Amino acid sequence: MRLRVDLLPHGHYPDVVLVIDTLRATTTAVTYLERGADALLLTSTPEVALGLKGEGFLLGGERGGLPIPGFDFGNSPVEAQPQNFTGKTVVMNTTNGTGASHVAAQTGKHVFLAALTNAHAAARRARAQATEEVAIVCAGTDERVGLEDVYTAGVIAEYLLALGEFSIDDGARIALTVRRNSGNPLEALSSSVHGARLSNLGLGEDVRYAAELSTSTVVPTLVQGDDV
Ligand code: 3SL
Ligand code: MG
Repeated sequence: MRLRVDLLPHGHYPDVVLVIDTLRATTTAVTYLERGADALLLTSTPEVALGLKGEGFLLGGERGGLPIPGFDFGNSPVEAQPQNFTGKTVVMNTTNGTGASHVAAQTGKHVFLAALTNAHAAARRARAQATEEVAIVCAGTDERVGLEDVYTAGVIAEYLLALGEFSIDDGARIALTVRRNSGNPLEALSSSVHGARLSNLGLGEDVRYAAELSTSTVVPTLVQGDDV
C-alpha cells in the first residue's frame, strides 16, 4: 500500500483521497454534519451556491475569510457548532477547500474530507477503503503551501502508519517531519500564516476549535453527482 501526501492539490488520484483544509473548510464541513446536516454540496462558485438558495438549503462560505453576501453562514466551525442543521443540506463554497475537493473528485475513487478534528476516524476510513494508495491532499491557500494542512497530513500519516504497512513518498516524509517539529496542534496552527490571518480577523476561536484532535468520528464522503 502506498501513502502519498500532496502539499498542494494536483494530479491523478487512483484510489482513496483525503482532502485537508484544516483552516477552515474541512473542519467546518465536519461540524455541519455533526450538527445534523443531511448532506453537503460543494459548489464550484459562490454564484452556483446562491442559485440553490431556498427551502432545505443553507449556504456557508467565505471570501477573504469573511462571509459571502447572501450566504447564511461564514466558514466558521464555531458559528456552526451551536446550530441544528437537521433536515438541511449545507451548500458550501470557499476559497481553497471546495476547489481542492473538486480536483480530488475528478479522479479519486473514494474521496473523504479530513481535518484534525476527525483525524483518527479519517485515517481508519481511508485504510479500510484503500486497495492500492491513500493520497492525502492539502488544499493550501491561494496555491501556496499551508503549514496547518501539512501538519494535519502528518498527524493522519502517523495514524495510518500505525494501522498497517505503507511505502511513503517524499510528501509524506515532509508532513511527518513537520508534524514532529511544529509543537502541539494549537502551536502549529497558530504559527501558520493563515492561522495568524484568521486571528487578525478576530477568528482566533476557529483556530482553537480546528486544533482539537480527533474529537469527531464524522468523515464527510464526497458523492459525485451533477457538476455543481
Ligand atoms: O480557503 C478556504 O477554503 C477556506 O477554508 C479559507 S478560510 O479559513 O475560511 O478563510
Ligand atoms: Mg485553508
